[in-house]
Amino acid sequence: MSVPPVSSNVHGQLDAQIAQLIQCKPLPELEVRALCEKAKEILMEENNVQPVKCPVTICGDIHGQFHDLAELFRIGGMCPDTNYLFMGDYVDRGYYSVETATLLVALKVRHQDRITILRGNHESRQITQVYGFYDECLRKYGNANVWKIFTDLFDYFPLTALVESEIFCLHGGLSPSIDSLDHIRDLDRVQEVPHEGPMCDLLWSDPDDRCGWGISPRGAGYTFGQDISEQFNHNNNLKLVARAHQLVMEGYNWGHEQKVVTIFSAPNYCYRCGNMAAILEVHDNMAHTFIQFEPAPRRGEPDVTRRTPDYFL
Ligand SMILES: [Mn+2]
Repeated sequence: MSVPPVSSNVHGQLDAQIAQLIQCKPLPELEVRALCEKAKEILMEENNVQPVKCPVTICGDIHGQFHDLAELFRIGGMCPDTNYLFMGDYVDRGYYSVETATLLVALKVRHQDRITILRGNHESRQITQVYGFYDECLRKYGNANVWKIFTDLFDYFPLTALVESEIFCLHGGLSPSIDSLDHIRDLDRVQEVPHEGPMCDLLWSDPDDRCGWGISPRGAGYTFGQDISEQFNHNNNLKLVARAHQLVMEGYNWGHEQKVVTIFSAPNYCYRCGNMAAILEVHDNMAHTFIQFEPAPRRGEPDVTRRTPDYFL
């Protein structure tokens, strides 16, 4: 019998880990540590404005709602059959942040060119100590090691992505200190999310109906009006800003005369908001389709998935 090459052994182990994770079973601490070391090597080579090709399916907040992430993959197709771009906030609020973060990182290590995982404002040491991920790690592992491993890895996640030079994707929004994509490319992102400044704004800001820049009620980042979005898109030859970060009841919401779209992929957020979730499929020709979905159907309940083609781009 011949010995299989090392690479196929590694892929075999990763595939076994992904198969375990998709059943919502966490990996042992030592396996999480090894996985995150490999992920760090991959992520540190990525750009602050990571280029992405279509077709790709763009997703918003998940927030530890693992079973709804499994539903997202059931509806949108599993990675690598479908390419994915996730715009942050994998952890906190829901009960399965560990399984959610581990699965996405495992998919990144196994299929690095098929999945992009951006940083959200919750991929932070400070925020995860308040909103659930830290406590969940203590509960599931008996110590904070896995929390430390993941929050150290989050520092390497790219801040933004650019689909075919046309769709600019990020978790929060624009920043009064950033005019161009080149300015973002120059940031030193490998650090805890700062309390202010350009990197903070990209992960915290929200679009608003009022023109110009405004004070954010969140206490971090800014609000930005349609005039700001139009100027930024024009300056950088963009067609659209796609972002997440805000609960929207239909799962997606156009703003700024279709210069900005919000995508939110946690249905019935916090298990009580009653919202739909959505993902955005961007096809080969840049035409796109929003897919809305509700929480994973329980036995006997109908599938209420809705596909809404929209050939705006
Ligand atoms: Mn957020």
